[in-house]
Amino acid sequence: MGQRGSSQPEARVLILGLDNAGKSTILYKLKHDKSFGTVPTIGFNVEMLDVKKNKKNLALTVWDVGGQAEMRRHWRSFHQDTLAVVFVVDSADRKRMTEAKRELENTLKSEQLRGRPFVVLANKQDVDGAMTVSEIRDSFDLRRLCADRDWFVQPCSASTGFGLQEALRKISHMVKLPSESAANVKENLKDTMNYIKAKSSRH
Ligand code: G3D
Ligand code: MG
Repeated sequence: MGQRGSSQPEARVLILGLDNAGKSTILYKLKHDKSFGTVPTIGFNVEMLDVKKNKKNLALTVWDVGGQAEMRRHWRSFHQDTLAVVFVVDSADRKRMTEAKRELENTLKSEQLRGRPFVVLANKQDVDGAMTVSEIRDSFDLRRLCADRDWFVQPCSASTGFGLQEALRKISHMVKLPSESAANVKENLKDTMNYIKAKSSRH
């Protein structure tokens, strides 16, 4: 979390998922509305995406961390200060669903990510035989695993761009900024004060 130039707030979003799921293609499609040839990500890519939240500008700093097995143990170091997690799945790669589920479960166990919104992007929907949203939701057992947070599964294709803007809009909506929490605390405090005042005036 930080401030960019003016008073525009920023929120960190982490894109995770197995290698070849389409994470980097999604990030560049969202940033430039173009498909670039991607190479396997060594380390990470980061881009700033400007979105609207409650009619105000918000900058999402989106981190795409390499998904290859040796990079996955570093995912944890990116958890701190992350306000939403996007988990990308290659919906057409049924053979790797168990592996994807294992990584998804590990991510959901993170203390630092507790309660953070969790979005599964069911990518590569343009490929014949791709798993549907409900198949992915059920095979990952998301209703149970995400019972303590906001979540949704978004069908998309990074190749065509289908579903990506919709996902971004929903993510911006779900992210809870620390300033909003501060506002909530203030509201709660006001309510408590009013309650105490009302009670004491009755005596
Ligand atoms: P990663 O960053 O998760 O490792 P990449 O994945 O973004 O590098 O994408 C891996 C491969 O999947 C790329 O193909 C990319 O073009 C392809 N891909 C990404 N999204 C889609 C999609 O929605 N539909 C289809 N059909 N392909 C997609 P290459 O051939 O360059 O390895
Ligand atoms: Mg990549």
